Amino acid sequence: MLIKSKKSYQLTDNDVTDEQVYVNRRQLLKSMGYIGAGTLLSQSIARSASAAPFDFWGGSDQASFTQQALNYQKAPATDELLTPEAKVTSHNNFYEFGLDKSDPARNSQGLKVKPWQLTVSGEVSKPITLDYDDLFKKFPLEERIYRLRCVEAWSMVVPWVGFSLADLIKQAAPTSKAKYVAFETLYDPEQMPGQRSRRIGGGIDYPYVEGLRLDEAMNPLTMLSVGLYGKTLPPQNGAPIRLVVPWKYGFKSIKSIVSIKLVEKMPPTTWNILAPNEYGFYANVNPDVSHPRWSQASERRITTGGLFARNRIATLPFNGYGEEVAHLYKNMDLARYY
Ligand SMILES: Nc1nc2c(c(=O)[nH]1)N[C@H]1C(S)=C(S)[C@@H](COP(=O)(O)O)O[C@H]1N2
Ligand SMILES: [Mo]
Repeated sequence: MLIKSKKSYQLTDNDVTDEQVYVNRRQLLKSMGYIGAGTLLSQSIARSASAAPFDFWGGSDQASFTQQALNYQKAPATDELLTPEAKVTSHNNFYEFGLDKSDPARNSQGLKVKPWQLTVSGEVSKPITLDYDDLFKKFPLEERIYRLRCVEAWSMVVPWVGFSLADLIKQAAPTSKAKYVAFETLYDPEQMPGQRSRRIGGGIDYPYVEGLRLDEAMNPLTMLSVGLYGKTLPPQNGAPIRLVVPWKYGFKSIKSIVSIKLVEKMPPTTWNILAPNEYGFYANVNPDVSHPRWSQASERRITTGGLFARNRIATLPFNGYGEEVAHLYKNMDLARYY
């Protein structure tokens, strides 16, 4: 039987699946020499497992992470179909735990989140340190149902639980020099196999870092999430605390944060360091600005169907949050500041 397959340049937007895009994204890392021809990912995890505090193949002292129920104010009802919890917690990007979508759930269950320290520092007059319990007690928790749009052209609808980043930043009293906010993920190679091995971690220079302009950080939509589906976050989604910026591509929503620093200059950000022509600092969801290697005009909404179910929808400017955030970019050329 002859199977006719189209060349990539013949594919219409609808033919390109996010799985292909994901392969393209890995292709970038491969071209930089980070992923070997025959990945050998699992072998390298196995080889480095002796240094790990738990066993990747099960039988660990903490086989499965325990999520706790949270007290929070429920979100108002929405028409939007939620992505099932099982998918939100099994289809992840968290390169510290491996590059495959299923790697974070598999490799992160032993992550120690207690004790935890999150510091707010830099250009502030009242630096703050939050311990694990403070993350859930310092601010009233509320549920927010947000769309999450990955740069790889898939999306989910997630009921997060958390609070506005603005509330935390206000308490720290930024000085007049504060113009940007820089975020940092935990750096702990003992716990994070991707930080021990450039192959497992995709060649990223860890810790993963992200940033926002101060006005973006202070926007009421910008959230620090400590939970989803009514419970504390599982490690694969960024326990115990992660950023959620719903109008930007998912890579801005940095996980497992230990540092928030108010700074004067635009801070470096992980994917921008890796490929500045492909991933900008702003990374606002924009159907009209293609990624150099794939279109952003549509996305696959992950809902109740199988993992490869066709559920193609049009991508909206600012991921549908334009009313709340378009004013932040009034006089900016969004094709230039992608
Ligand atoms: N520290 C860290 N944060 C991260 C990532 C990562 O690899 N490391 N991946 C980002 C990307 S690309 C996406 S799409 C989202 C995915 O969040 P989710 O797994 O909770 O859906 O996390 C973002 N935050
Ligand atoms: Mo992403």
